[in-house]
Amino acid sequence: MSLVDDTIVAPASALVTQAVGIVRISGPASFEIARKIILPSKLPQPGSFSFRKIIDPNTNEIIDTGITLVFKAPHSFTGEDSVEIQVHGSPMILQKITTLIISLGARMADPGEFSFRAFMNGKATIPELELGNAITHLSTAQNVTSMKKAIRAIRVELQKIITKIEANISYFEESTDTSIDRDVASLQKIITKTIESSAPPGLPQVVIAGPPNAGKSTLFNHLIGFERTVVSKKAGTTRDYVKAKISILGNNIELIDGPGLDLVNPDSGQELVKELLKTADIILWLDPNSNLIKKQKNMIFFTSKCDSNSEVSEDWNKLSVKKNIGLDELKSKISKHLPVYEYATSKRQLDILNKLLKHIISAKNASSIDMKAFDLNDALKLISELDGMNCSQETIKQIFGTFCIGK
Ligand SMILES: Nc1nc2c(ncn2[C@@H]2O[C@H](COP(=O)(O)OP(=O)(O)OP(=O)(O)O)[C@@H](O)[C@H]2O)c(=O)[nH]1
Ligand SMILES: [Mg+2]
Repeated sequence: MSLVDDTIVAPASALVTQAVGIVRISGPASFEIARKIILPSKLPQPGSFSFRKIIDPNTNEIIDTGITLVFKAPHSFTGEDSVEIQVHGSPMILQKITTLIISLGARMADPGEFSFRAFMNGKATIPELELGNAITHLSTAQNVTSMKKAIRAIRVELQKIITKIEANISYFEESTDTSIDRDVASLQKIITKTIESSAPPGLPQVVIAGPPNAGKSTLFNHLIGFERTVVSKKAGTTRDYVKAKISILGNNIELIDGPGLDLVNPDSGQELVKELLKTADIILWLDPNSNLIKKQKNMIFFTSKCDSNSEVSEDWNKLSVKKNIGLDELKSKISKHLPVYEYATSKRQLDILNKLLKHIISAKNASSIDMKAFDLNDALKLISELDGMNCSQETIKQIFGTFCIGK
């Protein structure tokens, strides 16, 4: 990623078949390039849009028709002159327009480069841009907010404690003021709560579990919509994990099918199953005999194959994939059990918060006031990385490098 004032281009929507596709151009030559590929070649007024043909000026071939939106610096996402072209959502058309714009003098944008420019031009802070990026990857349309306020509150508390220590340092050389320990303990609570309220990166994992032959793979295949894993009358068919990213009632999840948990004849695969059950966000427990191994808060139980089973337990949900019984109930239970978070965070922010917590705990346990001051000052430095107030060029590059192309 360079600081050069050149013009960049990238598809801002995914390269998949969809209703609308967007190509984004940003930099000083944006208007000049856009004028060459639209017909009529007059750009709409900045802040407005026009319906235009998109053409290859070398051959006059019409590539598509679409909407051109113009943003004049500094009133754009990046703070630069910028143009967005909305066309039909075909990957081929998006690629063709992008290649054409590159041939007219723009450069393919690096991942996150539009956001990087927005940051460099003072249009948004790092936590705001990280929130924007994290929201794109969230499981559901959760009501998440930026961590900006939480980070500010932690910084204020930390600074208060450091000031108190500095005022007291000459009086308390060996023993410490107990009110400082109380303040540190309460800061520890604030940081722990912030971590717990932050959506972890990645999709929530929903694991289908139960004894062998319970119908797990049948349910997995049904939910993902095609035969991804082998279904068989023989127990113990699935020997490894199969994962698929799907959407359940608008919630993106990672669905996992694995070997059955065989308590009678456990084999080596069983340890893996147990490990997965420990980290799963939701466990869908299927058993045609309504037997439960160990109840967990995040478990939803279903008596599977209820169409061929006369002994269906009263307090279990009934499920038959074959006869389409209980599937709507299953989907609605998954969506109700999904964890809800207050903040959208990046992996980077979560890593820093966890390091911060370690420094605070170390300050709490330190025996001398000097050691406490040392740990708390280290924590303060970390906060500057968290809110982007004092990030090195290298860190900034790393942050935006994790964003997608076109973001
Ligand atoms: N009657 C009935 N049979 C089902 C239903 N779901 C699955 N089965 C059958 O049950 C058998 C086992 O199904 P699988 O989906 O392979 O079960 P599994 O839990 O993945 O089995 P393992 O991978 O061996 O642990 C197959 O013969 C399926 O056709 C159902 O809803 N009703
Ligand atoms: Mg299976």
